[in-house]
This record gives sequence, C-alpha cells and structure tokens, in this order.
Amino acid sequence: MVLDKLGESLSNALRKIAGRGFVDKAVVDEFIRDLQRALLQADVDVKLVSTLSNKIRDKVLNEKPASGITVKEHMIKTVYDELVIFLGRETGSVELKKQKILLVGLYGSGKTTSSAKLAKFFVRKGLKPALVGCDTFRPAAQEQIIQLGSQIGVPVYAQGSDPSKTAEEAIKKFPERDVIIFDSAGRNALDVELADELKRLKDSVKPDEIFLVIPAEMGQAAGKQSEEFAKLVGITGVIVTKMDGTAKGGAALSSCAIVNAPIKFIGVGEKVDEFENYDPKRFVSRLIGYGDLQSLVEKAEEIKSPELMKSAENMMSGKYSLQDFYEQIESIKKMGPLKQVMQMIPGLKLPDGMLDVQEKQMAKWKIAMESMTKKEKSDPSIIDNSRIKRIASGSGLKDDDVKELIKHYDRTKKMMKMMGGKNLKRGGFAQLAKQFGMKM
Ligand SMILES: Nc1nc2c(ncn2[C@@H]2O[C@H](COP(=O)(O)OP(=O)(O)OP(=O)(O)O)[C@@H](O)[C@H]2O)c(=O)[nH]1
Ligand SMILES: [Mg+2]
Repeated sequence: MVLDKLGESLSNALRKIAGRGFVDKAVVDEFIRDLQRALLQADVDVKLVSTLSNKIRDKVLNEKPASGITVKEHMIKTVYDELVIFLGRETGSVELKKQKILLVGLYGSGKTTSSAKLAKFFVRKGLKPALVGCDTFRPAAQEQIIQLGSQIGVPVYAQGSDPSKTAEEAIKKFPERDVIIFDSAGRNALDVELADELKRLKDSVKPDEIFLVIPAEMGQAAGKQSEEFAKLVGITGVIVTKMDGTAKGGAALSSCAIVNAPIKFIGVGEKVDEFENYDPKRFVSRLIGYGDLQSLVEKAEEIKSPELMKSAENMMSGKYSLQDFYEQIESIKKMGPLKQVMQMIPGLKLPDGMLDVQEKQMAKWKIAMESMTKKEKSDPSIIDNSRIKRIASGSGLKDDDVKELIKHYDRTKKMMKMMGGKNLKRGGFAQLAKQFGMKM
C-alpha cells in the first residue's frame, strides 16, 4: 500500500507509546522526533511537518484527557485526529448533480486517465457523463481519450486545435448529459503558455469544479505547484494519482492542506476501476493501524487485571503454586496476540517457552491438576515419581505429561524468583507494577 513505510514508522512509534507504563514529556518528545523523521522520509513539506508536530506536542502535553481516557489513549487519539486533519479532514465526495468538471495538472500526472475514471464513477452512480478532450497540444491525446471513452461506453468530444473552442462546442453537443468532464493539456511546468491556456479554458467551460491532478510520487514540489494552480484558476478538489506505485506520497497528500481543497479521489492503478473515493479517516486508520492500536491499548489495560496482579504478587513473594502457574498461563493466553502484548511491557521478559504452551498441553495439564491433592498443588516439590505415576494413571495421562507440567512450572518459578529476588526489595513490587502500567 501507499505510504507503507510511513505507516510502519508511525505505528511503530505509537506502539512504543502504547507499551509505556506512563507518558511524560520525555516520552512525548521522543515520539515527536520519531513522527518528524517518518513524515520527512515520506516527503512531507518541512514546514508542514513542524506545524503538525508542534500542534500534536502542544495538545498532548497541555490538554487534559477526557475522563475515563488514559494519557496514552489520549495521545494516540490526538495523533490520529491531527493526521486526519492534516491528510484532508473531510471525506472527498462529489455532488451527484448536473455539473461541469475541469481537470488540470502537469504532464503525465494522470489527467486523461482520471477523466475516464471519474466518468466511470458517475456512470456507476447512475448519472450520464460525457468526456471532452481539450488537450489539443500533445499529439495522440485526442485518440487516447476517445479510446478510453469507448472502453467505458461514455460519449467523447475531442476535436479541433483550440482547447476553448473544443470546450464550447462540446457544451453545445452534450446538453442532455449530466456531468461533462473536461480533460486539459499538461506541460512540464506551469509556464505562461499553460497558464494562459487554462485561464481561457476556464472562461469557456465555467466549471463547477476544478480538480488538480497530482501524482503521488511528486515530492516537495507538490505543495508549491498546488499553490500555483490554486492561485491561477482556483482549485476545488485534488485527485492524487499513482498511489499504488510509491512509498512516498506524503507531499502530494499534504498539498491539500496548502491549497485548502479536499482530496476527492485517489488513483490506485492504471485501470479505469482503480479509483477510490478518498476518506482521510479510513486512510489514516489503515496507515497507522489505528484499530490495532486501540485494541493494543485495551489489552495493555487488561494486563492490569486483578487476577494477574494477584498471581504476580504470589510469585514475587515466593508463594508460587502450581495453581498460580496454571492460572497465569491461562490468563496470559486469553489476552490474544501474545507476542504483541508482551512487547508492550518494557522490561518484562517471560521465561522462554512459557508462552508457547499449546491448547492441547493446557488441556492435559488441567486434567492432571484435577488429580492432584491440594497439598501437591500448593507445594509441587513433594511430587515424587510415585506421585507422578498416581496422578498420571488417575487422569489417564502419560507420566511424561505430568513430568512436563512440573518441569515447566519449575522453570517458571526459578525465573520468577530471579526477577523477584532482584526487584522485590522494598518498593520492588511497585516498580514491577509500574512496568505493568499500574499506578501504585
Ligand atoms: N499506476 C498508476 N498509473 C497511473 C495512474 N493514473 C494514471 N496512470 C498512468 O500514468 C500515465 C499518464 O497518465 P495520463 O492520464 O495519460 O496522464 P496525463 O496527465 O493525461 O498526461 P498528459 O496528457 O501527457 O499531460 C499513463 O501511463 C497512465 O496509465 C494510477 O493511479 N496508477
Ligand atoms: Mg492527458
């Protein structure tokens, strides 16, 4: 997907936040640096990057989160909201009414292809569009749009050598079409010739909408270019093309923030169907994996669950029974994508293999534990070979299954003791709890 790299960097930065026990100024500053680096790498304008990051820093540090919302959630939400505003704010919708739309842009930006895609969009919406080829400059431009028109079954007018005249004739020719889409010629730059041509064309067409077509791969120049077009003819919307072909695109997408016009559509391929309504919310959600992040934050909250804390307390104080061990694995397993959850707890290293316990194994252990006496469960060290045999035959398991359970338990207990021994002096538990994101 487009901006994959940006999305990855941003969600990594946010994941780091999700994993923090608490959010303070240092954490925010570190995040802001990550954010800036990610945006600059995606080619977003330097000034825009600084405006956006200042805004986010200010909001996160100075705004009080709504009640019931943790600072972390507030921070992630703020980043999400600001990115949505930054990347377009509103959903790019076009009115489904009788209208004239003019497409402008530089050479090869995708104007002609987008004209056809747009026409197809209206057809799908039940309207009757027509295409007008006003590119009398590039040889073969008229054939190109005629061919596209026939491919999608939309009438095309493309003849003559003066764009304005072509436009005027087309308007006369298509009085009964709902939407008339005018494709214009490009140049290498918005030079005097193109500026003059577009101004005249605009006077002839009197368009309801003027869409600027920018390719996603256009770097820093996108902002300046959009500004120039906006000044010249006025831009009511932006179409960002070739979103399928670049890891960048940040500049093109953020140019809408410069010209103050919404992105209406994005082109995601060469085919006429590869065209999407642009929805900044959906886009940002996909970009940073917002849904995943939200559930990660929730999971992090669940880690603070009382049962888990109680067994953590037990294990730290050395009262670590087989029952605790079993409940721990079970409650940890319930939390879902374990590796992710565990990554969120800085400093927490679970014994190797502890989480690799399979459902089948768990089921056997449960049965085994049902055949144990209370005493055995609270002090498994008394379980010798003859007890193992008894437990195994009582539960219909093999000796090895029981041995395995005890081995796992022993290893985990040793680990816990080591962690506890180091941490559980005075205040040690508070420290550990802090790692779990708990306030003590
Ligand atoms: N991958 C991809 N290619 C696209 C997209 N939109 C356009 N293209 C390709 O980009 C090239 C240029 O597209 P055109 O529509 O001819 O561009 P134009 O702005 O009309 O170009 P000029 O008329 O020469 O100024 C063509 O090869 C298109 O197939 C898109 O969204 N994705
Ligand atoms: Mg063209």
